[in-house]
Amino acid sequence: EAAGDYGEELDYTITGIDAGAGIMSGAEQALEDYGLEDWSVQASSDAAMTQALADAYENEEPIIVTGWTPHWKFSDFDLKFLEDPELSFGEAEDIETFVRQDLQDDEPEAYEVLDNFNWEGEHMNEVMLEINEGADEDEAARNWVEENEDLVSEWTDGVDEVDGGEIELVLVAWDSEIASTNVVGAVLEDIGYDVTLTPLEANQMFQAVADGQADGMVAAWLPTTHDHLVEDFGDDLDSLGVNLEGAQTGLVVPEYMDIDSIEDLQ
Ligand code: PBE
Repeated sequence: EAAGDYGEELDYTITGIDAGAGIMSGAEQALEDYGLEDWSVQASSDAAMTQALADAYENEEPIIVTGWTPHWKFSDFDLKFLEDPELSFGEAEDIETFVRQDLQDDEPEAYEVLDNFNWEGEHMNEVMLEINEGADEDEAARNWVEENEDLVSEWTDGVDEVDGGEIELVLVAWDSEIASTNVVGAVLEDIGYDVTLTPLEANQMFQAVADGQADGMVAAWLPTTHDHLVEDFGDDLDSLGVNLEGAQTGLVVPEYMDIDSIEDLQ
C-alpha cells in the first residue's frame, strides 16, 4: 500500500486524545512542520484513542494515533513511532514532579516521599497493564507497592509516619499518570495520609498546584510536552525534579503499516 493511500483511507485524520494534552500541540506542530495541510488531529481521550487503535488493529486497518511510552498499548499491540526528523515532538522526555510552594513546611513527610519518588518505565507499565486487564486502579497500585517493597522503601526511607494529614494529588486521566499517581497515593496512605486523587485537564492540573489548591502532581512531561504549562505556572511551583526518565511522545502506527516517517504522509 502506498503511503499516499493512507490519507484517503483515514480521511486525513489522526486520532488524538484530550485537547489539552501537550501531545495534541505536538501533533499540530507536526502537521505544520511537515506541510500536511490536508490532515487534521481529532480530539478524543486516551480511552477512546486506545479503543480506536484496538478496533483498527483487530482488522489490520490503518490508523495513526498520538502515542507515547510508557503506555500499555506497546505491550498489547505491535506498534512503532513514526520517525520525526523535524523533532516536532522534541526528543526524549522525562516525567517530573511539582508540588505547591508551602508543602515542604506544611507536610514535610509527604514532601519527602514526593521528592524521593522515582521509578522506571517498566514499573509504570506493570501497573498500567494490570489496570488494563481489569484491576481497579487503586488495587493495581497497591499490588505493585506490595510487590516492590525494596524500591518503595527508598521513597519512604527516614520518613516518619503521620497521624491523619490530608494530601490532594492532581492528575490527568492518561493511563500513564493514572498508574503513577495511584502508586504515589498508595505510598502516602501507607505512611498515614488521607489521600485524594483529582482528575483534571492538563492546564487545570498545573493551575491547581500553582494556586496551592492541590498539593502536588507527578505528571509533568518535559522538556517539550508541557513546556508551555511550566512557562505559565512554573514560578508558582516547587519543582522536585525527574521521577521517570526516557519517556517519548509522537505519532504511533501499527507495525503492519507501510510507513516509517511522518514525512511519508506528505
Ligand atoms: N501524554 C501523556 C501527555 C503527557 C503524559 C503524552 C498524553 C500529554 O501529551 O500532555
